[in-house]
Amino acid sequence: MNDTITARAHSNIALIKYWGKRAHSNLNLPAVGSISVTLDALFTETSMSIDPTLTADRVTIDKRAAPEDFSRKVCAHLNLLRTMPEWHGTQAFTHVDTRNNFPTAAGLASSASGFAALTLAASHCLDLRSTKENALPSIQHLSQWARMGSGSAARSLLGGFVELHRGEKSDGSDCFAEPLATAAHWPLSMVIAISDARPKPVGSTRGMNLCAETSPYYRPWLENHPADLHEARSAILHKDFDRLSAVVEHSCMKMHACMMATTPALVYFQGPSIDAMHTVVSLRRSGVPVCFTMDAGPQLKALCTTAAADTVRTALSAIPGIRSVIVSALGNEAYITDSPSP
Ligand code: 2P0
Repeated sequence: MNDTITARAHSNIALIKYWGKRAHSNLNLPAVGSISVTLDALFTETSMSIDPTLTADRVTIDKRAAPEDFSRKVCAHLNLLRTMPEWHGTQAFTHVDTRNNFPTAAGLASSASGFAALTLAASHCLDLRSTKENALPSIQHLSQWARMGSGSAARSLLGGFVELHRGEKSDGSDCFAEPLATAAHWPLSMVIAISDARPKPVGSTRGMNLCAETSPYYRPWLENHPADLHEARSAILHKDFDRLSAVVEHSCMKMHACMMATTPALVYFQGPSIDAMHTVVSLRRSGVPVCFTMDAGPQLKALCTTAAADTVRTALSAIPGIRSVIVSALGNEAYITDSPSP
């Protein structure tokens, strides 16, 4: 059992946003469903091995000791997996080493790829099986478990266009992600304009709670959400970029309006983010198939056709304050890799 298991999971960016949690639940259940695209260029790789000499799980980032709060989150997630009702696995402690190929906690969904990779690696390393049939976990189980670490992580186990269902049940058993369409169905690109790669001042969980408690736009945000999900599903299935653009930007701006109306105000936009939005809109007016979205950070993400990716990258790179630009194709589901990156 001393073999090392390595899982790779790609980051994802929501086209229809998850923002808000269902009240009175410690299962991290979202108040709304969401639709995302998985990104090929951004990923987390997590290696795990059982170490019988350890008295607690040991967590490193790129082979160096991890910060205490990071270690605590990883250990809590592993303990949650070890104590899942109706599942059993090895109780021995592990060494977890994880690395991202992109800036951590800067609105590039590092917790999404991180918890997805950790959940997949742990399910193998701890040999998790159902107590009833000794069956291995399905992708739906893994997605539910990853969600308990971070809501968006539920989506990073899958590739292409992914929907995370809100679900209705209080035990969260109907709250998991499913594929809507493969990356090959509609091979779009995501162009990410990075203006500030420092960790965000207000994390997502705290921001969501602040919205629910103080934003007058929180209730309308929840009420209008199902229509956006419906429109995005249909636009993706019909590969209708104009319809998808409209609903993607609408979902993003509604979420940010809700954030800005909190007390105190939660403003993730920075100057270059707003300049980049105007650039995207003017590119689209000139006939380039592109739209924008933004998350809980200042980075602007531009979704476009693959043919337009170069034009979009050049235009965003020219904006003062944009420090770097990453172009990504859509990526595939998380997997166990035999050959971790060096
Ligand atoms: C999303 N975000 O759908 C939305 C849009 C940010 C803005 O999911 O509290 O780190 O850990 O479940 O997954 C970021 O939130 O939140 C996020 P928790 P998570 O991608």
